[in-house]
Amino acid sequence: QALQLTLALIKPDAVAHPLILEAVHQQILSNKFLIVRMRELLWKKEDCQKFYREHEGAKLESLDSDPGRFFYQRLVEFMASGPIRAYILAHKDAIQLWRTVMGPTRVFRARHVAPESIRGSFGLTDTRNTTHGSDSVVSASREIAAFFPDFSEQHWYEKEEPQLRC
Ligand code: DAT
Ligand code: MG
Repeated sequence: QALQLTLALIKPDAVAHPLILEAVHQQILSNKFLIVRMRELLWKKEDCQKFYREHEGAKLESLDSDPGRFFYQRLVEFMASGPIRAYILAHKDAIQLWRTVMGPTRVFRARHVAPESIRGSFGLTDTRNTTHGSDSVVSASREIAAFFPDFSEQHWYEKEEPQLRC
């Protein structure tokens, strides 16, 4: 079975705290993800806006109500507020497994239904929820390209993936 790729981000709330950053990194290792690429960066506000606009598509753009705009603005400000760490992770079930390891989006829910998940352990608010993970194969490809423009998925599947599979 071929390995699947996902984009994982550690958000500014977690990168700012060395013990939390390390704990999240350890979750990646202990769940047997392969780290294909990793980088730390400060995200420009415009890139952040573009990323979430494309990624959430109509969902965020159609939120014309104040609460919707407020949450999108807040998300963008937050994601550009400090360094983030981006990973390309590989695993047989990378997308779903990473989302399970992260736990639910909303911190209250995460605390209650998945207290041992990353968000259940470290999430601060619904916006400052420690990590991001792609939600489908299509968004994983787009998100990987956004953060790792030099990475060729096609080349990786042809040359590297066959040697990593077991
Ligand atoms: P996820 O990150 O679990 O895929 P999402 O794609 O629905 O969740 O939303 C993207 C991010 O937007 C999420 O990680 C944090 C923020 N967010 C989502 N819902 C929110 C809410 N109700 N209030 C504040 N921030 C929210
Ligand atoms: Mg999402």
